[in-house]
Amino acid sequence: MSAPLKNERLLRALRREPVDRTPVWLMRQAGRYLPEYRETRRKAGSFLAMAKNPEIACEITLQPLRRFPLDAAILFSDILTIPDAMGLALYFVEGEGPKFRHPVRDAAAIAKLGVPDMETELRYVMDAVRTVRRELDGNVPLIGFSGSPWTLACYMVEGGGSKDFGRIKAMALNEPQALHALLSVNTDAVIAYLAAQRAAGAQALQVFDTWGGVLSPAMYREFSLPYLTRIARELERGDDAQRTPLILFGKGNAAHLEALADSGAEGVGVDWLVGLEEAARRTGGKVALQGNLDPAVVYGSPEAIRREVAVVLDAYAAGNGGSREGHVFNLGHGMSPDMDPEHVAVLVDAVHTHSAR
Ligand code: 1CP
Repeated sequence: MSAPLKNERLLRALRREPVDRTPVWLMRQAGRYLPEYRETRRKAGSFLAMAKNPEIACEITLQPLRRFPLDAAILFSDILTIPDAMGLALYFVEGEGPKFRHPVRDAAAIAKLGVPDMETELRYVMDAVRTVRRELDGNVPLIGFSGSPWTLACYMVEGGGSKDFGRIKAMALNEPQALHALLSVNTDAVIAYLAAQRAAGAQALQVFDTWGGVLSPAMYREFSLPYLTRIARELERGDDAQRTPLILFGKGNAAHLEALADSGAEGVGVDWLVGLEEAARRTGGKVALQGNLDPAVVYGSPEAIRREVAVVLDAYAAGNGGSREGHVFNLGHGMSPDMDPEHVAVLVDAVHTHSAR
């Protein structure tokens, strides 16, 4: 039993149906740029303590929605929950980002990995989804998410963030069968994870392929695209008007827009290095497009933000036969901790004002 949805802009846009205004949400909208987030984190102690507590995860998910009239909530969690539950043991070093105590570096370690149980090992994520759905009370839809098989593999093999992805690329070159085995188990886990979030109440789903763009086009077609396509084809998400839409976001995915439009996903998220006019033309109405304001525009003046938002909205329409249908406004990547919440308010207002039909 849950409340009927009061704001359907996101779901309608992902079905490429008409909307009164272009929907907007922002990657990493819940996070360190908000003083209330920093206050919650100070009390909770650590990122993981917050993410593993459904009440706190719910509170942080809702924080940006109290300030801005965003058209969707995204669950406060992380992509690294899956490898953590696989036994790699996630931890954070202040100022250095996520790390794993047990990275997987060879075929023997990969062979031991299995798909975690979603309602035991990842129960805290599903409980957070259920809690947020209850507290949202139908005001806006909730987006659930996962990392892509390739992006998860990057952290699992490197043992944390990386500048050159030397270890995983060496594995791709020297032991491609081992890497395919890792990508395969990751894909099974991502499908089970997204299905469980949907069952718990997520109304749209996004896959973050943050590091797909570090691959050459040929390597992307071997190590990322087939697994994204398998998720889009195999993830059960209902029929027609009731279908739970899937968005494939990728940083640096501009070379692959046609293939992503044919993947079976409902939406494709793009960064700011490709114009939305070109992206809309090349995807030809097969999918909705999400993006793609350069996040650094948030550092600009209110006037500059309004101008650049209009450029993105109008570029999409220009490539989509003059229509704004099928566009979800977002940044081309996530918010940064030093961004000004006042500027975010201007951005959200600019999207709604400029796109009003
Ligand atoms: O307070 C803190 O220090 C924690 C910082 C933080 C936050 C706020 C991390 C650690 N994760 C998150 C939340 C998060 N991560 C969300 C929440 C929902 C939202 O508001 O968008 C989401 C969707 C993610 C997804 C995520 N985690 C991605 C994919 C998206 C992206 O930004 O590219 C990646 C690559 C991660 C790994 C990760 N977790 C945290 C950090 C700082 C990082 C990036 C590390 C790196 O750059 O390699």
